[in-house]
Amino acid sequence: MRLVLVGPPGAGKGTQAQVLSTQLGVPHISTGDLFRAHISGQTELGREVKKYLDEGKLVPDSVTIDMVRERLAEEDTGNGFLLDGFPRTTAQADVLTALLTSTDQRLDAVLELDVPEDVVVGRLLARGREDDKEDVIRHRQQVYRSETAPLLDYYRDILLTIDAVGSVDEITERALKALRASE
Ligand code: B4P
Repeated sequence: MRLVLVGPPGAGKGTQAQVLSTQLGVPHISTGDLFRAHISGQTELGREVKKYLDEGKLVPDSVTIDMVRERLAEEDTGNGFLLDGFPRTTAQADVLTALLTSTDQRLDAVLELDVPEDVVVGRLLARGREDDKEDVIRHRQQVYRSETAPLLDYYRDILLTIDAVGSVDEITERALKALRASE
């Protein structure tokens, strides 16, 4: 299973990805988590990307794409993967398509978590991570609308949209149902 999770910041991509990756038996690859690990490890890449995360801006594609390319080359992706937070731009999606095509692979599905903006803003304010300040959250939502939402059309042939308002368990159930129905 090669799956991408997409949805606005705070939609619960990271939350669902953790559960779904276990259920599906594929590694969870989160670009946000990879960046935060670099920041806390004080690597050169971490120093380079910190300002983008702090301001709610997308990290430049060149940096993000190299990091994901390396991660996808690791052995544990042989049976598939669950990408959380990548791609976030059509340029990133083009690279992913090329990367998969070059090894005779393709994505099975893109799962969209559909949540209204007022709900996600409330969730993020309640979480209070370093980039969960109201002005940064608003900026991240704006970036989602302009940079990431076009992916919904890009992936229209394999897009599965689920209502992601409800309990974590209810949303996992909806996701698994949608994935089963698409097989
Ligand atoms: P991410 O780490 O991907 O974070 P996110 O989109 O804000 O959150 P997510 O949707 O995963 O929400 P979560 O499950 O955590 O990105 C952070 C930054 O990294 C970006 O702003 C950007 O700078 C950079 N970045 C990442 N990928 C990039 C890329 N490809 N290109 C360039 N830059 C990139 O849930 C949020 C909260 O909601 C949690 O507190 C959770 O407990 C709660 N929650 C989840 N499900 C819930 C539910 N059903 N009900 C109530 N609360 C729920």
